[in-house]
Amino acid sequence: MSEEDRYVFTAEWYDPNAALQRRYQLIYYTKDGSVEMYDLKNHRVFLKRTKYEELHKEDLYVGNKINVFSRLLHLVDYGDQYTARKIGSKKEKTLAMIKPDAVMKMGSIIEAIFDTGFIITKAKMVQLSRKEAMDFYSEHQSKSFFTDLINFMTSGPIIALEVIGDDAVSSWRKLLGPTNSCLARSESPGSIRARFGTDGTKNAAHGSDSIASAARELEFFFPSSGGRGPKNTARFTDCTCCIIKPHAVSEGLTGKILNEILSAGFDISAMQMFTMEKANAEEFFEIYKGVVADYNEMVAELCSGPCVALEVCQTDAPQRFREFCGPADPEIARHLRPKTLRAKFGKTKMKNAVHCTDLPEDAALEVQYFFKILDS
Ligand code: 3AN
Repeated sequence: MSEEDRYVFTAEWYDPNAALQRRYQLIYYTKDGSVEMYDLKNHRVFLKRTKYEELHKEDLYVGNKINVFSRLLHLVDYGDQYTARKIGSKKEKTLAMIKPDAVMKMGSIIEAIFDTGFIITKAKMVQLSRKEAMDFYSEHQSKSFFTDLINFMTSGPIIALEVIGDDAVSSWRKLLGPTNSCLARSESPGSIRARFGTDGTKNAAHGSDSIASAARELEFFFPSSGGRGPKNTARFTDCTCCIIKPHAVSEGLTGKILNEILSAGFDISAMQMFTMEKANAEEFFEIYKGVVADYNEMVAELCSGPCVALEVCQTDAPQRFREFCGPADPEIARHLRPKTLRAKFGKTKMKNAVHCTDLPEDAALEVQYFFKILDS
């Protein structure tokens, strides 16, 4: 087989039993979608070349976490020049931020991000304090519009997103359009600011202006070590928990699902992307252990890739939202309740688009599991 047919990565996996970070060489063969793994420390084959259809070429880039046979692997480096050149050269990260005026449009904006070919690897709804907003925009301190900008950016929640794609910094700014939304409507009518913004300050979204700013701004919202970054917006009252499942996230359904939830009149008061370890998924679904026959499959789906956790608010939120999600089996949902989320976006009983809290008394606990425990 020629070199062209394989991509090589260094991957890390945290082995909870041994409490060790293990390093592997992971090889992906494009021809047949098979993977092979070598244990780098012990110099031996860890996984014989095996077909693994759930792994897609698009998910293979440094920085991403992929699930291979229930192991969450972190791709930390390219394993050879060919892979680095072919996959690494144009991939960039940037900060995309949905501003207070467009948080209600989050579904459509996230859809536009996905449709442009970007991947969202981190997401968090936060409420900036004045100090945080002033730090973030410190370069504009001396500008006449600074006070207006800070007032606006602290007027409500915002959503920070880490977006990865080819030339992400400039491509995302192109998709954003000119700073002033009025100008955007004449110069770039299809752009985000033209579609969702109001004027020069209320302009729907932000994008880093260089690779260096992107690194700084991503660190501000998603600190890599130590600090916690701005706080999430969960309220923990009159709420229920919704998880957009990993299969739906990777199929690019996040934006559509958010749109449906908001159009139905529910308030999304917190949102964050998580990549669950198996132990966390087991703990979260603990109450179903021994009760539901498919417990192991439920756990496997939840930790198969990034999921998006939501705090959904409304009166009688747990019961109403559960009805809105529909029967757990999408086939049954399509027959009995065709307008429900699972009827529209579910595939199978396990890949049924969303999890929602079953019992009202568990709602706050489930929300806390994500927004208090995992987000710490
Ligand atoms: P961009 O976000 O397009 O890079 P910057 O960095 O010049 O624009 O400005 C940051 C933010 O400050 C803008 N997104 C906008 O909300 C606000 N802003 C910029 N210029 C003005 C202006 N002339 N009047 C009011 N607000 C402004």
